[in-house]
Amino acid sequence: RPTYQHVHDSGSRTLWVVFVIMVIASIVFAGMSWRVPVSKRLYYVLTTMITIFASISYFAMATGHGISYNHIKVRESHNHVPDTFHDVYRQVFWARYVDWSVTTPLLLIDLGLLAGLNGGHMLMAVVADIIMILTGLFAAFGSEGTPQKWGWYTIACIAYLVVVWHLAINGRVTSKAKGSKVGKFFVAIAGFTVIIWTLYPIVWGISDGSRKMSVDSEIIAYAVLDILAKPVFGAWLLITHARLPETDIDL
Ligand code: RET
Repeated sequence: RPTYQHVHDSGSRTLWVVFVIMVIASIVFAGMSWRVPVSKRLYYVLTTMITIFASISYFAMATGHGISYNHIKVRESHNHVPDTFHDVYRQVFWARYVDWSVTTPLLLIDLGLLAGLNGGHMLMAVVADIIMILTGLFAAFGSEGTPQKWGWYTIACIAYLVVVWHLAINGRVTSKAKGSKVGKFFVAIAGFTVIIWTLYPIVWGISDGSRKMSVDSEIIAYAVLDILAKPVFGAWLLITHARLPETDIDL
């Protein structure tokens, strides 16, 4: 009678593929950093750390670690008897939250440095981001499908709006002050980031949240987003930034 939702072959293969992509990206980004003087390596170091952390988390998930079954009760919708519930046990990949709690702050620091955000605003964006990931973790594991689950989800979404606000409002203003080239690039790469990041809570809502998406589809959806948010974002940032006039500045 209970339903078990877990990974099959296609999900497992996808996890290994993304692991390999993250390792290759880490090697390429580290290699690129050796071509610039030590004083100009900050973006390279940050971006390489992001893909290294992702490699570790994907390795864990591909080998079956960082995963645990979570039980929720789902209300039977086509049942006329009131208050009957169906038990759903689903694999929740908590390794993702470990990864995100480190890598999303690093991604924001990448963007904040590019925009020239001041220390206070940078810290607020990073703290809001950590709150988003940790309350998202509570939403994933808390409360057997009770309303608190969506309460935590709501708090995470509010924290996410704070992050977006710092990028869209403060980041745009300060990046423009660094010159029109930096301003234009920031708007493009921060816009890309906001579009990709906004898809995470949507995937979460259909998969971990309401459990309407299979575990394999969830893995594939996050795989596409993770590749865009880390290796593609990183390559775009490093290649473009190297050509910007502000590359003369030591960081
Ligand atoms: C959760 C669920 C709770 C609501 C919100 C979420 C947002 C997650 C985001 C994740 C971004 C991850 C990235 C990973 C890099 O590879 C925790 C899914 C708002 C924005 C960029």
